Amino acid sequence: MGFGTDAVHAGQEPEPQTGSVTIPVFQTSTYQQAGIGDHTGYEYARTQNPTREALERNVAVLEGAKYGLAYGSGMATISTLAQTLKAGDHVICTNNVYGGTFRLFDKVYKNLGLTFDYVDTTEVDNIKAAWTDQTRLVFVETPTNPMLGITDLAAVSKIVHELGAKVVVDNTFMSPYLQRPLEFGADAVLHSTTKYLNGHSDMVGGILVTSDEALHEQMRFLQNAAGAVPGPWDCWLALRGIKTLHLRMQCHESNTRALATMMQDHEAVQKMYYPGLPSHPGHELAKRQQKGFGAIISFDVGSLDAAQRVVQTVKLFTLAESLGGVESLISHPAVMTHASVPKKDRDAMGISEGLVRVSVGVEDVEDLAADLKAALDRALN
Ligand code: P1T
Repeated sequence: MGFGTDAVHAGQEPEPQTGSVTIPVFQTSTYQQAGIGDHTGYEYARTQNPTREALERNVAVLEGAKYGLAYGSGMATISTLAQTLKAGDHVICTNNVYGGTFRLFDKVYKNLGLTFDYVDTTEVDNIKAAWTDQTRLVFVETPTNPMLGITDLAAVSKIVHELGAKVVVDNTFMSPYLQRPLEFGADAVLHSTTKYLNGHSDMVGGILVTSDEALHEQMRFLQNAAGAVPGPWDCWLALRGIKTLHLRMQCHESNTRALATMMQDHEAVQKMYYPGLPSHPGHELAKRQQKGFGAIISFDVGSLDAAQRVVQTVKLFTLAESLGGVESLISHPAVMTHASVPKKDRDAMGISEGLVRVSVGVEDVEDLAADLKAALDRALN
């Protein structure tokens, strides 16, 4: 089936009792049992929920995976993934991951005995250089948040498998419409469903999909045992959002290309990070690995003061954390999403005080362009 057909239908048969075309919100904590040990397969809602299962089946199909498991947030998903490891295990992680991912690893799982190395995975050799006998997981975010570095998923998967560990990819910035990491050999893919999958900025959630049965079984055990589950209503909102994922991504994409073209010539923009520009170091790789360049642009206007003027002048871009919704958002990574990353590491990656990130929505592109241009003009004085 085509992507749009799967987005609308996969994993969602009409509900058998009433024929309800959309999967109902099974808003229950438990299920009646006919006798001791005699149940329908549904015992308790932390363990099984039909609305959640529909979302899990749907995203698994969209990513080309056999299995999916949903969690209460993107961070809950990554946390559950970390719980599949044990003290002494070593993780190699993309250095420029979402700040919350770094915080979780650095402030929580390091204390529990996991060890981490953060490397620039856009250079595959850095993974080899960081390898130890205890390396069990390579955690890749591509494109990265917020610098939009592109990692070669086929090359990384090949090396990591030869060396004997697993590759898990945070595909939040792309959505399965634009990138399907399992096709390049990754072992599992995760998303903050809060972003493009839901697409309407009205819930928080996460999901991990894989065809690796052992990993899936571990993640399923932990979903129940540790209990970081999403509520059914949030799963339903994610499912509803996904039905238009392909349509939204096309619009996000074309809007972003147009804005990037306008911005690259603007005097206020000292540096621009967008894989769609031929000058971006990951441009050729992104063309091979992705079906488009995504809808995030980061740009440096030189100072905190200029960044303040930009975020205060825009009217259509709302100053807020998050991304991937129909409405355009603007944020300041150094103070907002990546405040937990030490300043010296932020500086080394280019997350400067003048760096601004936009998540381009699906509004009319002429309006967005005029809004952003006025803000960039303002940055100059
Ligand atoms: O917010 P949550 O659903 O827990 O997802 C965390 C997360 C995971 N991975 C990536 C790549 C992300 O960007 C995020 C969340 N990011 C933001 C809130 C942000 O503004 O960048």
